[in-house]
Amino acid sequence: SNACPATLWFTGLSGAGKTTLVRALQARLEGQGVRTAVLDGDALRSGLCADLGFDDAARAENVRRAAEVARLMNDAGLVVLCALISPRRAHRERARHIVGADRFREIHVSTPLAVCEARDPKGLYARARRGELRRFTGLDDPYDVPTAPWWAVDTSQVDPSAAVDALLNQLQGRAQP
Ligand code: GGZ
Repeated sequence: SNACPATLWFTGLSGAGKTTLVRALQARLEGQGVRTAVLDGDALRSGLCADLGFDDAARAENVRRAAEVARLMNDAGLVVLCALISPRRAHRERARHIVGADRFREIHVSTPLAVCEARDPKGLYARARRGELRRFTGLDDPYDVPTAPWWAVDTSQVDPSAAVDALLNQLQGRAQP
């Protein structure tokens, strides 16, 4: 139903639910026989991007590498699910250009900062509030809200399975461009 392999680019704050959504979507797509690959920022940072920190140039390079890998994987026929904070609009637009605008789908995981901070699954917000982590996105580093995402979901309003249902509908339904 989806011959052209797309890159679904999930952007949002730490703790917004990007990884959870991507994993659930991957399971559903693989169940339909769609071959997928996941590129998760947190995981990339332990390997391909282990040399990168969190200043603006490092985040730009992190996003660039993920986009280049996504492009190669799309060329190999895989649907790619990217989960990176990718906080700067300019970096995301560069990713769109690298992947190809026809393949790139920007998905904003728009869970509010207060909810992400209350979840704080890794205690990073608490560490940032204590001043132990600098340049934490949403606290002392910017997040440019997507102005015209292909799709958006707030995981404090919609549970993961309902979100994945809606996303698959958007991906494979009549809304498919
Ligand atoms: C934001 C940070 C930071 C700072 C460490 N700011 O939610 P997580 O923990 O598991 O995933 C986040 C990850 C951010 O990696 P990305 O590659 O997605 O970021 S970006 O696209 O901006 O390059 C978070 C953790 O690393 N983390 N320090 N200062 N998130």
